[in-house]
Amino acid sequence: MRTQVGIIGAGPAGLLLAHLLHLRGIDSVVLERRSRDYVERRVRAGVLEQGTVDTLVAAGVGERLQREGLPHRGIELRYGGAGHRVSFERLVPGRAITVYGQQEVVKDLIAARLSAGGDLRFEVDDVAVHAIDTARPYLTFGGERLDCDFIAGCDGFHGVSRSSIPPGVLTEYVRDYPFSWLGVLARVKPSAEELVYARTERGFALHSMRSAEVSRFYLQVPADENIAGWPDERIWAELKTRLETVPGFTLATGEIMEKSVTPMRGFVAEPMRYGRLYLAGDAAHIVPPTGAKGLNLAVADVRVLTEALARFYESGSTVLLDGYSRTCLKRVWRVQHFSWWMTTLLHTFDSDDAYERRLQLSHLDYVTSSEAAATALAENYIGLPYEEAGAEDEHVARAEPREEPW
Ligand code: RFL
Ligand code: PHB
Repeated sequence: MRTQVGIIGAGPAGLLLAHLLHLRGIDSVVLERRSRDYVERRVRAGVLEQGTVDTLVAAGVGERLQREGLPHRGIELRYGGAGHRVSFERLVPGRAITVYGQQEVVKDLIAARLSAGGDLRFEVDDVAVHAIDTARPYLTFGGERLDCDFIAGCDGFHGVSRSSIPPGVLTEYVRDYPFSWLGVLARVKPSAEELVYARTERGFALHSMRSAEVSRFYLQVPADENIAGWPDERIWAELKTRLETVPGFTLATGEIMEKSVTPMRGFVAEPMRYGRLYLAGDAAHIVPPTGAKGLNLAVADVRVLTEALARFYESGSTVLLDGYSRTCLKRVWRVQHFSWWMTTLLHTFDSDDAYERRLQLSHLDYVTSSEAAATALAENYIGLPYEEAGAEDEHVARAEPREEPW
C-alpha cells in the first residue's frame, strides 16, 4: 500500500491533520491502536481557544460545535473567601473560549473523515516506523506495509513515534509536579455559569462543565493517588469543601459517570522532527491541564504541518517543513510557561513554606486587581494569535542560521 502521509494516532492531532490534508488534496492513512468507540468516549479536555474553534469551523467540521458548544467570556478565580472574575470580553474584546468536549471534536472529525471516504483504521496495535531517515519511509502493521512520503507521529505521549527516533537525537525537557488531578464527569447541572478555578489550603479544585446537564470537576490530589480511595461521597465532600468558600455558592451533586487520575507534567521533545517523521500534539509535548492548552496546542501544530506539507506538494519547497519544529516550538514554550504559571498560581505545593504561600496570595491579588496582569492571563488563556504561515521561516531561510538548536 502507498499513501502520501502516514498518520499514527486518531486523537485530535491525527484526525485533524488527515482532514486538513484532504482539503488540500493530500492523501493520508490514519492508524489507531484503540477502537473507534474507545476514542469517541475518552473524556479529556473541554476548553477550545478561539483559534481552535475558527480552525474547525473553517475546515467544515464546526457545525455541531457552533450549535452545542458553550461560549464563555470569562473565568472565576476563587480564593481567600471571594470570587474574582477575569473578564475576557473586557480584556481581550471580541474573543472567547468555547466549552465543548474533546471527544465531541473527535466524533465530528471521524464522521467527516469517513464521509469523505478517508482511510481510517482502528484497533491496529502493532504499528512500527521504518526508514524515517530516508526519502522512502514506511510503516508496518498487521503483516502489511504502508509506503509513505512522510510520517506524522500523532500518537500521544505514550506512542511509538517519538521512541522510534534514535537515541541522542532529541533533547527532552521535563517538569513533574508533585500532585495529580482527579477528574470527574457528573450528571448534574453546573452550579456556576463560568469555569471556577479555586485555590484553597487543602489544594486546587476546578468546576467546569460540558452541557446544561453535565458538569466536569477536578481535584488536586497527591501524585500517586489511588482512585480506589475516592468513593463518590468523598469526592463530593471534598469538592464542596474546596468550592463552597464564597457566600451563597452551593454545589449541586449528582451521579458520577466517570472518574480518573491524571499525573501533572510538563514535557517538550526537541526538535519535533527527525528525517521524514514529524511529531505533532502530545507526541511531542504535554502541559499540565491548568491552562487548558494541550488540545489547542495539538491543533496549532497540525495547522503548521499542513501548510508545510501543502507547500511541499505544490512547489517542491521544503522551506516550511524545515522550519516546522522551530515554528511550533515558539508557541509550545509560550504555552509551557503559561501552563506552569497557572499551575503555580493555583495549586498547593507541600514544599512551600509560609513565605511562599504569602507570595502566591500576593500573586493572586495582583492578577485579580491589575488590568495589566489580568490581561496577560486573558490573552494567553484565550490563545495567542497564530503566526502567519511561514513568514518567519522564509526570512530565516535567507538569513544566517540562528542560535536555537532547532
Ligand atoms: P491523544 O489525544 O493522546 O491521541 C493520540 C492517539 O494515538 C493513539 N496511539 C496509537 N495509535 C497507533 N499506534 C500506537 N502505537 C499508538 N499509541 C497511541 C492513542 O490511542 C490516541 O488515540 O493526542 P493528541 O491528538 O496529540 O491530542 C492531545 C490532547 O488529547 C491533549 O493534549 C488534551 O487532552 C490535554 N488536555 C486539555 N487540553 C486542552 O486544550 N484543554 C483542556 O481543557 C484540557 N484538559 C487535558 C485536559 C488532558 C487531560 N488528561 C486526561 C491528560 C484535562 C485532562 C484531565
Ligand atoms: C475541562 O473542562 O475538562 C477543563 C477545563 C479547564 C481546564 C482543564 C480542563 O483548565
